Amino acid sequence: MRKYCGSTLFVLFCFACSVGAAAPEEPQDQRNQRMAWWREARFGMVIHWGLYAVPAGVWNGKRVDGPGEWIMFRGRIPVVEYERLADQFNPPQFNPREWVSIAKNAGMKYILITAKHHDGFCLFDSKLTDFDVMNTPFHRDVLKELSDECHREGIQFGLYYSIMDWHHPDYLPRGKDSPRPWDTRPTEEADYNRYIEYVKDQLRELLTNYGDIAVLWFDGGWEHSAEENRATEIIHLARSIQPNIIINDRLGITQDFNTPEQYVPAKAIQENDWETCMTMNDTWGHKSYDQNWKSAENLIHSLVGCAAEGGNFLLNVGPTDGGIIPKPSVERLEAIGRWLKDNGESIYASAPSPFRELPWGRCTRKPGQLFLHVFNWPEGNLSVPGLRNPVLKAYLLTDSNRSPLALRRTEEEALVSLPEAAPDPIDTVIVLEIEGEPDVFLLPIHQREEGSLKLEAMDATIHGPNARYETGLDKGNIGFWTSPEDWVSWDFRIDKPGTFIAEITYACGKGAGGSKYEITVGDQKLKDRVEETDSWNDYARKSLRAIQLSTPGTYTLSVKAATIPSSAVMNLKRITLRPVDG
Ligand code: H79
Repeated sequence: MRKYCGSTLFVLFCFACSVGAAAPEEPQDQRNQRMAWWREARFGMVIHWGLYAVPAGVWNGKRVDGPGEWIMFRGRIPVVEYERLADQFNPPQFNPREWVSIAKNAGMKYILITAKHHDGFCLFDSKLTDFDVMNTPFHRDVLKELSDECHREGIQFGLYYSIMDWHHPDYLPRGKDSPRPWDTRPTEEADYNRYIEYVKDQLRELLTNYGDIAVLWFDGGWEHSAEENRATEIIHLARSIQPNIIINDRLGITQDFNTPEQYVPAKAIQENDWETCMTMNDTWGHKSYDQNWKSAENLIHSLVGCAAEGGNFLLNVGPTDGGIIPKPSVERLEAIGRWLKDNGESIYASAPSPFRELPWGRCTRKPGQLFLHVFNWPEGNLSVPGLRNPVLKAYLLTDSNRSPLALRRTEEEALVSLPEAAPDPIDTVIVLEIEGEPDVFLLPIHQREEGSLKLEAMDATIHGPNARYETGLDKGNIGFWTSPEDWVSWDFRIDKPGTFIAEITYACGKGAGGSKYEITVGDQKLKDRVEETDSWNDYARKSLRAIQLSTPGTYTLSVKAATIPSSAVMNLKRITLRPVDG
């Protein structure tokens, strides 16, 4: 059994890597057909609703830190006490028509709901437990009503299901030396295999009684190995009942899509489909006092960011114990919906950006079209760097007359002449009609306006057997740097020569410090020793000596390790070259 290791390692286990067996053998075209609606959808809703909506972040008059749906854990609430919340679950304003219409107006194409979260409470009529919605004063099968409404309205319906279950007597671990030492229910009689049977029986109920289930979104599988969770067996069962179902990766084995949580990957996860899940404030389950709302602009940029990297965006709502989606959530969803109504063509069924990075925003595409999402409106011309294709026409997506914007091009860029003010300050979309498949050359990294150079992990050329680029929450670094044959380099261009201070940003876990490394540019060398930071995700910035880059031109900077006394050299995030004045 995997031991609980605190949040840092937890993140590593749960999100950074999905290990184990690959997705089942399936002909590629069948998989493409099965995934087609999901890839086109780009935008969905997840609903976190359960008993935790009743305390809404407050227990015995005190605010409990952490996400609202974790209150049982963070508040160390005994099972018998938490169970009593069921007597208070009676949402007078529950109205699935309202929820579905909110999602639809936001431009969302699918809805998932927590059939069971970590607290073990079932929002559906389960014959296998009394800890379900039928044993509350409400006594209505929420899943039935919501799934019926979704199916009526042409919205794909899916389920969130937590393997971790703080309530079920057979779920382990608990007690001493577990993540829940305060849960002192005896464990002698508990049987994890019997718990997995319960999971399977519940999935049989869920996948049989609610019509088409489009998505199965597992969570909380990280306290056990995929073997202990009998992941292959569970997945086989699900697919045998619902052959078209789309399943995520959180049973610990790679499936149809990966699930970055609370961030948009800077660089596409190319090996698999993926979906970023995100909250609008800092909680999934409703918290009465969490007012830390992201702006509609920020959320639209995340949606576009996902589409531009080829992923979906799953945005959360946490209805109150009355059954209401909080007003700030509705307002944001309305704003996203308005934007999508005008610009949806650039999002739904779009393909990812052919560019590495665009200084002004993002790009999505369709055959013959590039959609330039301008977040930061430049003065005069918009530069589309590195585009080789002939450009036939440019116009604003919202302009029904498609009046052409003036175009110019050089060998290195296409230039679109822009109106003075951004028609949509959040994201104005410009359509570029191009000839042929997008053909883009990546320009060498060059100096920013103030003369500095940022050599980011994501732009590095990685050499050697082990080192690789890692994406993830708090990540975006070169990791697994475990061999002296691993090294990295960047090519860049200097237009404004001079003296530069080199700065390195890295993390290095406890006990792994001490590697000696060398930065080389031309015939100049900087030598240094890696110092530990608090963890492999805790980045520190360190200034090194100055280097001279005295003539304009192209340079290569490389980083090599001379000694690796422990497991790995460092998690390298970036090297900055900062010009020294005068
Ligand atoms: O359902 C939502 C979350 O409840 C669930 N996944 C999303 C979709 C989730 N479970 N765990 N996590 C997300 C990340 C957990 C972080 C943890 Fe913690 C850090 C667990 C313990 C320390 C956050 C802080 C939760 C409790 C304290």
